[in-house]
Amino acid sequence: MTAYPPLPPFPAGFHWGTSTSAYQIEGAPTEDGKGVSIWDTFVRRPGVIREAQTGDVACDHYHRTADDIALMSDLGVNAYRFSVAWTRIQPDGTGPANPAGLAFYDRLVDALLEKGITPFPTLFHWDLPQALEDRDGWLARDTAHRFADYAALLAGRLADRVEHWITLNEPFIHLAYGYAFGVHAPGRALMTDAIPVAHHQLLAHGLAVSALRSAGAARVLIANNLTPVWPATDAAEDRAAADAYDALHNRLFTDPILLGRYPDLSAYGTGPDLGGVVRDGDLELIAAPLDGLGVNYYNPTRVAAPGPEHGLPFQDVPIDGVPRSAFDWPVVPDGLRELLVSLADRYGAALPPIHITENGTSADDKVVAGRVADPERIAFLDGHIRALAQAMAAGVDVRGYLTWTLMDNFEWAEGFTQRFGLVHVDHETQARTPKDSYYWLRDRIKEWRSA
Ligand code: IFM
Repeated sequence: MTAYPPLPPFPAGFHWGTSTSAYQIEGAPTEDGKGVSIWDTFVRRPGVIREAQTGDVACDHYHRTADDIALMSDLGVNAYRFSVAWTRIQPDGTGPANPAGLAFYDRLVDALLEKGITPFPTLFHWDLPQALEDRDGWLARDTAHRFADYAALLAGRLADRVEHWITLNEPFIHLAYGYAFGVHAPGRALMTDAIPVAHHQLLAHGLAVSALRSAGAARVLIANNLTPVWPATDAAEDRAAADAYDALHNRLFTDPILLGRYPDLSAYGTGPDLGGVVRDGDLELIAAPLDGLGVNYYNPTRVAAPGPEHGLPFQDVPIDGVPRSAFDWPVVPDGLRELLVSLADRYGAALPPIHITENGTSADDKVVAGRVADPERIAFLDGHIRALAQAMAAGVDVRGYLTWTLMDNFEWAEGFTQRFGLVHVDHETQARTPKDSYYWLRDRIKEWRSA
């Protein structure tokens, strides 16, 4: 196995952890009063998920929680980010809490704390109650208010023990894949007409910050998927395309939160009222002070000016000459350093401390004689953690690194075909086999935590 030179020690109290999400691991879609989410519905549409797979069983985590916490404890992590299935708490997205749903997360939190693992619940990781989608989902302003009610119910039960809360996961990806292109639930292909979804998710975030704080939540974050954007060439048209993509992917969900204003979206035919949905006072709510920014980083994006056939002001172009994951995503560890340093430059004093809330890679992992050799994942983690250390040395305040993901799970439209886990899961038998990367990270965390 490759020997990696030691890294500088990380600060005391730094969070080392793993991230997961409810629909991707839990299974048990109707148990204990759970309602139907948009993913329960979407996966049943013919042709949308690889091999017609569903998350009905996923990793059966709902029934194997203790085993999965034991895996984390043996890994030595001190943080775990999971998401709460809104439909376990409010089966139809409104009304009183379902006691059995609350009890599941209550037990999870207690079991984590008992092992010294800090819980980082995310309130929304894309699994909207179907009943709210039937009322127009995130195109409806009312959904933001329903989200704040749900946040209050959950925090009312857990904020006495849970310090860190994450409102939304990757609102950009939910907007783009779920509402603009229709490849994720709820499967709407509205292209730029989907933009009001951005404002309603952000309003939900702002309302939830206030609801969470009123219920006693100490620290509130949001987890944004962010990417360095590289113009294909130095030509003015390619730089304009890169600016347009940066505005949509990065700034649309970060500027309003940290700066209280939307970026220029005129390249998308949209003014600062985002299609007429921004009302007086909304931006003040959205910009409520935050305790941290969650950063999900996978790869940079290279874009060029669009051809005449493109309906958007940019087109993706490949990043050549770098390794690629099984998903065919370019692997560029230094992109993490670049991203973090550029966030600090862009937002200055407005940037709160950062947690890396996702970072990981998919590989074609197989169990051979009880072992899973995944050198690409080890190289990926090592490279990215080194890039993180460089950004910190350059002055960026980063408080944690939570890798995606604990175990191989349901990768949305790709079904079970993309394996991102530190732990291999046999989706027929549910057998869990820690991969080489799990043992590598365990040893590194041991070094770093005791340094
Ligand atoms: O699996 C997803 C996760 O749900 C959100 N961030 C990216 C991961 C890998 O695609």
